[in-house]
Amino acid sequence: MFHSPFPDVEVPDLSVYDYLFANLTDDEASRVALIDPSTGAETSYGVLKAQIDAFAGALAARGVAADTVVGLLCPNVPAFATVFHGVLRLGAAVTTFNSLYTAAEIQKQIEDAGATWFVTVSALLPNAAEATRACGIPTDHVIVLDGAEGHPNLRDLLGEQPTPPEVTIDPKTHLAVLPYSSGTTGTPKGVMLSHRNLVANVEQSRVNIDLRGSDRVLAVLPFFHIYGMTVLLNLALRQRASLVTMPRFDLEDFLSNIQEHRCTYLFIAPPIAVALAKHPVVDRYDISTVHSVFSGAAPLDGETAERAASRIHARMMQGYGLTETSPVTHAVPYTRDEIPVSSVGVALPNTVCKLVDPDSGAEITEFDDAGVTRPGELWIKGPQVMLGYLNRPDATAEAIDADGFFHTGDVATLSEGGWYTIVDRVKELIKYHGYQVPPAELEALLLSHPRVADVAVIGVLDDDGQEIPKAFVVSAGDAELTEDEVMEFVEERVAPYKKVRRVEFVDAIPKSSSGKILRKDLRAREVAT
Ligand code: AYL
Repeated sequence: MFHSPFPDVEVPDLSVYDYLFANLTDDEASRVALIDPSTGAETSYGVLKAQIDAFAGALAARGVAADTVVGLLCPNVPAFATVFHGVLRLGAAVTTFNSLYTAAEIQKQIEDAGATWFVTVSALLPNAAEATRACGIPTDHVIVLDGAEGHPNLRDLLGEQPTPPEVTIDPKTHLAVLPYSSGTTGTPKGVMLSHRNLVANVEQSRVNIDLRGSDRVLAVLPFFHIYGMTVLLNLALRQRASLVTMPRFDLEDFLSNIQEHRCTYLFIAPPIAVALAKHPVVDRYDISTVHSVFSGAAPLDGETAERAASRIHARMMQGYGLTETSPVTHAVPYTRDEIPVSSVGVALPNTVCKLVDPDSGAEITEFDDAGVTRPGELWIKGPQVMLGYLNRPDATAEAIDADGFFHTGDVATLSEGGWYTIVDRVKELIKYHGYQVPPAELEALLLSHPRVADVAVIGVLDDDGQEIPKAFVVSAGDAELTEDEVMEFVEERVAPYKKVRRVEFVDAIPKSSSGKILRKDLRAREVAT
């Protein structure tokens, strides 16, 4: 077992709302919490807190209770924070959806999560309406923040001004959010994160990540994904920093927002690091206010990171974690210059790790002459580990062992200096631009195509070293099936980031005697060709 190099921090026994907002000082209340670059509108911490209270009160008056699950399909706009924290303040839980989801994807998650209320924006209402209708959620339970005929809207709800009810939340057991993750295998499952999970992860991250109240943070990572949720909506707000919200990524908007709002701290995923390292347009903007860039959610190669860092004269650091760990378990501490940027850093306080040989199951404890361990599957124990998967005791028992260690499915090495490097993955998961693409979901979809006899989907690397989904397809009979047909079939049915981007026709899919796809064999043959 390897402990964090940091002493444990005490995790306050508070709900997320009490932790973040209960003790707001007058000085803090006057600071800017959120900036909407499309209008220039600023929301102070004091106003944000009042809006959260009002929103919670309005929902409670309409019957939303501590066991309600509220679906939230919304891009990064300041109102996201009001809704998210308003729901949590009531003791109700939020399940977040990717803004790019199709109606069918939304419907599936609403049903699985048992959401009975829904919050969205008018731009996303077509898909949301189709999904909520199919799930039997009435229109008066579908809030459209900026307004739509027949739906409650934010302005009216905030105007009602009822006092939010007193609720008792036991942070340890009370469900706060239900993001979805496929884990090591299969299709997406609801990840049950408690108030304590979220509070703990902010307290822990604060030790490694030196985000301050004076920072202006570009909130381009989506709040609906656990990375944006914890690091932006919770950590940055806890530190009383200012968030500049961007509803979608566009490189020029990204750069011009940094320039205009003098952003100092960026949280990104690796594709943005590639752009910062290579794209000519970066030179056309003054982004010299940026002092720190923090990347996570997918592997970042060291060379790209160093190029980006020296080009924009900022520190580049990596963090690592998973939806199931709220998400941060590792981060490069701002105090440790000697840690290479290809490393994901040291374990956060209160975080215990094991490295386990995936074949033998033996724990790895020794360092070689160069001061590095052999690669092993990373297991994690700490207050940020989820309660479990919703309604899936089987999957929960597979993911969290009897000693409380969560098995990540990622393979890492540890250096004597205490830092970890992610070197491989032993799970099915593909990451495209930091988003999860579960192969099982695409395989099931492709098998529903009448001319697909068998299929396997794995991640392969594109020219920039970024992972993309590739399908190996066995076509049925002698019918002509083209690569384009396969790609279009998927594209029409899933969010764009889940698209199959390469296709190869094969005679057979390699399988074990029990019928499991031998993904390793497919990967090996990719490397060989
Ligand atoms: P999920 N390097 C390599 N792989 C990574 C990294 C990284 N720095 N970060 C995440 N992953 C992969 O649930 C890894 O395979 O959560 C892991 O199992 O969408 C999977 O992504 C989890 O995907 C931060 C900043 C965590 C971001 C995150 C990302 C959470 C993504 C901590 O400080």
